[in-house]
Amino acid sequence: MSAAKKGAAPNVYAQRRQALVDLLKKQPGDGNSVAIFFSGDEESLVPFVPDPNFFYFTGVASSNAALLIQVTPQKSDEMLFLPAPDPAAERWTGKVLTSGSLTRPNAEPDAERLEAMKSAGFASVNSYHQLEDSLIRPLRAANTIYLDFSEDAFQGPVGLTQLFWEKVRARYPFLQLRHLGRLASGLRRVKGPEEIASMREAIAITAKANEAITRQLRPGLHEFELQALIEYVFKASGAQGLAFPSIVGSGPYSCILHYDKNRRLMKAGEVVVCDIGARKELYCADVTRTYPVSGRFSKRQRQVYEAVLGARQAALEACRKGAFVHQVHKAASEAIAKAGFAKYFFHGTSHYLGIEAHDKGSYDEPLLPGVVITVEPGIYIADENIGVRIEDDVLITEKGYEVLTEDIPREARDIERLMAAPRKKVSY
Ligand SMILES: [Mn+2]
Repeated sequence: MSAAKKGAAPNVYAQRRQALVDLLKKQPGDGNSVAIFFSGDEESLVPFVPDPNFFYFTGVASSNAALLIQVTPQKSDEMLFLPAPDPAAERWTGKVLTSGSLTRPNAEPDAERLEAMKSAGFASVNSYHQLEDSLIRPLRAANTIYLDFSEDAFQGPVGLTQLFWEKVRARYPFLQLRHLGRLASGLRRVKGPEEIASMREAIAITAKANEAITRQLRPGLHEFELQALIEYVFKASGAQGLAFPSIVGSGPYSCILHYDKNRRLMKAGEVVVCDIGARKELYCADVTRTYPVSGRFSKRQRQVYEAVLGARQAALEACRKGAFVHQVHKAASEAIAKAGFAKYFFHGTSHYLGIEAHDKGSYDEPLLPGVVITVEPGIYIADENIGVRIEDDVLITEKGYEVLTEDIPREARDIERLMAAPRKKVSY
């Protein structure tokens, strides 16, 4: 909805586009290609989230926008397409970044267009509905078109890019189609300092929510009450929203990996898995802690808990540049097996984290400095209603790794100590 600038300065996005241009130039072919990203349509009454790749390369969060990159062996050109000004729509949505009014070819851009050029850092801005006209010349010159299809294009609804490709293919039957998303996620895998900074902010907010949990959790509270507290803290701390639906699973639901109904009354003696994440400048935190509802782990819960912590430590030791995510997983799995819980750990240990909670990127590539992964081993013993997952966000560095979520308490004794502090019942 809002087109306000977020996060990094325009030159950071320009550098990202340059990296993409360099990559496009290296692809097989005669070097004449066109790449297009769409920001997406805005649905009524649903908060708009721009396409992650479009946002990554432009910093623009508007709907109905597109990025065109044209590459020839000699040079490259880029153009940002934004919605034309629509004063009637702005009464509903507020002011958005627009292309300015329609101008004749070569006419001077008006004030609105100048503003868009300046704030987005583009020398060339055009109206979104002129996209197809603007493409005629680049497409005639190109042999290859790079488009970004969603991963589940086959099952999901027919997307904007698919419709666009149908149209283009009918007019330019000799154009070769190539996968732009894969190139983009390759670049997105390694995070820049401004991205890490946004993730640290998302994590700091998520830390506050975990602190609130240790203060308020008690038997007799519903999962949704804890969820409300968590999401209240997110909002009150300036989060843009949730990185993903909050998972607050107690008792039997502590063993359900993606439980998000959160309707159950929590009872003394149970554990509750809180897998939560705030979103800041579109970047995600993804943190899981498992708490004893009444403030102390039982002996058995503690035994399971320590095994998960041991697996976490083993996994961290495998986190270094050049290593592979499957090695991190192997380290965690082996530690859990050694502790005697092999059959109770049945999910992956890590995924990439970034603009998306499950950030795109190939898992066949080695870890590099700047890559952020989660480390989230778990043990789920459904027969005993004991599920324990501990999830941290880990930045791979030149020398090893940094646990970005280090400050969110995870040792059993620390959690018990925090929860032993006098707790007040809060009424809303
Ligand atoms: Mn996760």
